[in-house]
Amino acid sequence: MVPGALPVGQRWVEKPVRYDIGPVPGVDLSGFRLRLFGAVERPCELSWDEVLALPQAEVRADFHCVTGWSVPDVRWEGVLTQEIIRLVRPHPDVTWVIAHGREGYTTNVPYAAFQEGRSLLAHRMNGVPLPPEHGFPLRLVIPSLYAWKSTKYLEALEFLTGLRRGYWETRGYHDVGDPWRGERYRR
Ligand SMILES: Nc1nc2c(c(=O)[nH]1)N[C@H]1C(S)=C(S)[C@@H](COP(=O)(O)O)O[C@H]1N2
Ligand SMILES: [Mo]
Repeated sequence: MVPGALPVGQRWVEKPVRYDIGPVPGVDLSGFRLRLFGAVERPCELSWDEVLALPQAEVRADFHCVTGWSVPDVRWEGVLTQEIIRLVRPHPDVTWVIAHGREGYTTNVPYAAFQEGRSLLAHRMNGVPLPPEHGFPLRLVIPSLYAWKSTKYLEALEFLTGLRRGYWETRGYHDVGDPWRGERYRR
């Protein structure tokens, strides 16, 4: 990616615009579970405390929405996807990850983008706990792809050895979604 540059068709805005496909059920942290399953050696379920006990990192990244807005320099804090990979050991033939949101949202993320060094499961945004509208308590953040790949209200990651499409991809959005290539829709 080119830091600080603006992909074609984008304009800078100050704050992310909230996008949700529907109402989101509430959650309390004592009942929170993150399910990691599919084509992995060690499927598991993490409680909130177990998520926080994993090594933590900070990533600053521009956030590009397919509808044309981009927010510069968002500061995310949480667990790098690299740590998740170390934990569950995906099978060598994994090619996609489906990220499941609490309200039923899904998106398919190419494994190549999922495992990038700046991809993370964020629980803080710009120095505060993730606000409810931006995915409390946990969201996936894939800085190299359009924002619809960054599933909010994250409750499961499913590792796949073949393509299965998520909510927007089923409706014609691109499987990869690289803003630097303008990958908005499938042709
Ligand atoms: N769970 C969930 N995650 C989601 C969505 C959603 O509807 N549900 N919308 C996606 C879309 S289309 C965008 S552009 C971004 C918007 O992030 P924001 O609401 O934090 O601005 O979240 C993505 N993640
Ligand atoms: Mo979006």
